[in-house]
Amino acid sequence: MAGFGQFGQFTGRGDEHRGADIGAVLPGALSAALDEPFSPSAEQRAAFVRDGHIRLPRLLPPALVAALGEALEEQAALRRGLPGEGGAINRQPHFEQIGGMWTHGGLAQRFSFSQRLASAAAGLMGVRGSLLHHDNFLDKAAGNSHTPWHCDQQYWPLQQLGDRIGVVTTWVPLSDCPREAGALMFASGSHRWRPGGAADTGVDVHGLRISAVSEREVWKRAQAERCAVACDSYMLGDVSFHAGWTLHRAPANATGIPRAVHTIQYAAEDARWSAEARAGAATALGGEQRAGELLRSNGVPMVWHEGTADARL
Ligand SMILES: O=C(O)CCC(=O)C(=O)O
Repeated sequence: MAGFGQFGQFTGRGDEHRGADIGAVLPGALSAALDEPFSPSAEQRAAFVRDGHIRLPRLLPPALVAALGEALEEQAALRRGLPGEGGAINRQPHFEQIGGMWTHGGLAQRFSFSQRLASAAAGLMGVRGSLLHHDNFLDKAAGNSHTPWHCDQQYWPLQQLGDRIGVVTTWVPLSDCPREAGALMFASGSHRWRPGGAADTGVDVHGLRISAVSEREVWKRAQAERCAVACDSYMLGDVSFHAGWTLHRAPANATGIPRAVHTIQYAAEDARWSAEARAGAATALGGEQRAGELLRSNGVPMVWHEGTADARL
């Protein structure tokens, strides 16, 4: 077992549970909507590159997200009861994270292989193909605390692609998500913060693991940078995308209703393993990971490639 989920481990490819028929088949129209490619406008891409995040209202039909959400809840419930899932389930005061959803098949896999989401991610990154690095189900129960400020890319063994955004997290709330339920918020432009300058607080905020320290230090830096903090509410069907180095957090869930979210982490088609990748760690990502090599294995499927009818490996 090995994992690169930012908050914990996820299991191998899950072949042992692959037979489980989790959730119903999507009705045809919803199935088609899940795979209808989306090409961000020039304005949307420019905003994403500038701010490091963007929320696309109603990118998916609400009925589709509701159906997928039900299937994910079922899969989560099933996995909570399975022996051997301990490494894939990470319980924190801010949420419970279940990694590797797609590896268990069913509608979770359909969700994470969505051509619509993967094409949107590729368009925002400005590349022709998106690789599915991993996915997570995040359950912020009623009363769970805030998710501290942090960024994602520090957790992934991927090289930086010059000054390009090469890694994107897609955040899909599975019900309406007002701010007070724990809607994701972003420090705009924080993916471009560099050391030095008047706003530098002397702490590498992008290297801080999610914790009380990251919560305090990122906020200090955000104030010094006088950066705008985006904290929108989400309607069912809204989807946000944030860059790997964008600092983000979520408020506590102050409602009486659980806030479930599906997240999908994509890498650009030309992403390469960094020196932190471990040769021999073939289980989780389905192939050897050698520093400097392109990500190419069944464990990191190319879910979208422009001009290819079905890029799935
Ligand atoms: O949903 C949350 O509370 C945080 C999610 C997050 O940090 C992420 O998806 O990168």
